[in-house]
Amino acid sequence: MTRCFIGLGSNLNDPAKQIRAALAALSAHADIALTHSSSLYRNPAIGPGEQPDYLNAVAEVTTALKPLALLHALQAIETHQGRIRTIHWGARTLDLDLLLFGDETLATAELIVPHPHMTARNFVLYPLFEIAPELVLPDGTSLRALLDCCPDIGLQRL
Ligand code: 5RU
Ligand code: CA
Ligand code: CA
Repeated sequence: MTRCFIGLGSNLNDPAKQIRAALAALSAHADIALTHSSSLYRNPAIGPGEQPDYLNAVAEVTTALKPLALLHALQAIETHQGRIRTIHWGARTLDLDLLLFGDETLATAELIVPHPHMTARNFVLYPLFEIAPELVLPDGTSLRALLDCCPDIGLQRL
């Protein structure tokens, strides 16, 4: 079994409902066990253009799936919840990011783990710290050290 962390985000069509439904879908998956989930955090959209605020959260799961099979399971949940891929980095009903897969590092055309931008996103680091304060990334960086460099500006824990 591998301990993995999933980033959840939504800014369309009742984001709290979307995040709750995604957590239920992770839990219901035959090959995935949901072990912890963070609070929801409301925060302004980062990136290009004007978008509604996001709700973000992080979940810990354990799975016997391989990384790509887990990614495909996440994509199936996104699609089931009405994710439509139009504008890159546009508003979405649900985004599930595979943040960490045990202590594995991999970089293929389809999947990069750890998620390459997680270390700079406060809406990932703070919910992650809430459920795994002792976490150390595969490169030896402690989550605590990343938080100390990443202000919680704009993050509202619900
Ligand atoms: C550029 C900077 C593009 C940061 C992206 C989310 C980024 C977001 C999210 C919030 C995106 C990728 N803003 N912007 N939460 N995703 N607050 O989950 F994250 S698009
Ligand atoms: Ca399950
Ligand atoms: Ca994503």
